[in-house]
Amino acid sequence: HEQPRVIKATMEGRVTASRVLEQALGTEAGDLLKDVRHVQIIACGTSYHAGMVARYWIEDLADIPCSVEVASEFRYRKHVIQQDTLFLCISQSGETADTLAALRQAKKAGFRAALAICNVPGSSLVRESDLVIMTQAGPEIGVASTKAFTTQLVALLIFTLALARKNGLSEERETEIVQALHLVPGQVNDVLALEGEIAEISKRFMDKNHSLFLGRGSQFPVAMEGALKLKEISYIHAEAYPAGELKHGPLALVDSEMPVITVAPNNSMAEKLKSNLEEVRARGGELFVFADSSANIKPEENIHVVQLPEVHEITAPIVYTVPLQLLSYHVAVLKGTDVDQPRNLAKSVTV
Ligand code: F1P
Repeated sequence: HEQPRVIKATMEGRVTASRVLEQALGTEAGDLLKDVRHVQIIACGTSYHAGMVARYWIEDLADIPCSVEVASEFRYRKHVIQQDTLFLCISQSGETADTLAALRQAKKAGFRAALAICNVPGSSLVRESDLVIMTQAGPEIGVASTKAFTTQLVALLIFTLALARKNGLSEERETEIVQALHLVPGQVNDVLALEGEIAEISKRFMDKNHSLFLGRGSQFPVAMEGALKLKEISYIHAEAYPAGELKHGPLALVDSEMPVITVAPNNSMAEKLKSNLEEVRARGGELFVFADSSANIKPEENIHVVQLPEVHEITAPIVYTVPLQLLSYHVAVLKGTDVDQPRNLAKSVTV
């Protein structure tokens, strides 16, 4: 519920009404970003999903190849890091051991600069990076990241626009996206107003042990994040797939016991998803669709549609995360699990 406010706070001083400020990433950023030809993102858990969204943005808007990997794998394998690589670590706490180990290893290999997106001033990650964008989420009480994730996305989009400008993004396109970003706090508020409807839907998950989340493009990492939230706090097994992968395996799992949650913001995405929805429905699966009115998906038996506000395709991942957080929260509350302190998990994995 704090997200509209902290998203605004993360933008403050970094974007004007229409553009990203030149010094949004600090004064030395200009020089360090100048010859970046590749971005390597490293993170764990929820922060990794933020990195996966950013990859779509960076390749789409800045035209720069971007790789994303979980730090817990990256640190244990041989990797090729080139001089023109920007190494980008995302971490709420700035103390995640795997992320720090990956950064320290990469430093030995040499790269253009290390950028941190972090929520804790003075943390190890902040101290060890060349450039920092602080998210303004404030302390997160719960183990499961919520506002940290959406503010990471905001910081990542600001970074992408700064990088994209150096790579020829038109002023017009930048203005269009910045204006869309300014609408996000209000749109998140509108989503929060759907809480009653989402709480109602959450009752359908009470007797379920498994679930599938589907999304396409930059909504695939949002589906991954939705699945992670449900696992973390309600202990329901949840997997996320790019919708197009459904027929390559997971469809075999679909029956009336398998709820399928899809994030399909608008018409163009929903069109591509419709055949997937049919495949699920034909097998008796219950569908939960988060989409705007242009998607034109009608509720019927076994199809529940939560209608979201119309959002810009670039900022859609930020807004569409929130209903999935609410869904997990309400399922967890109904199941009586400890939402703030899930079993077996620590807020920060420092060993
Ligand atoms: C990474 C992370 C969190 C998760 C949990 C364990 O932390 O995977 O996303 O919610 O608390 O750690 P961080 O590097 O973003 O602090």
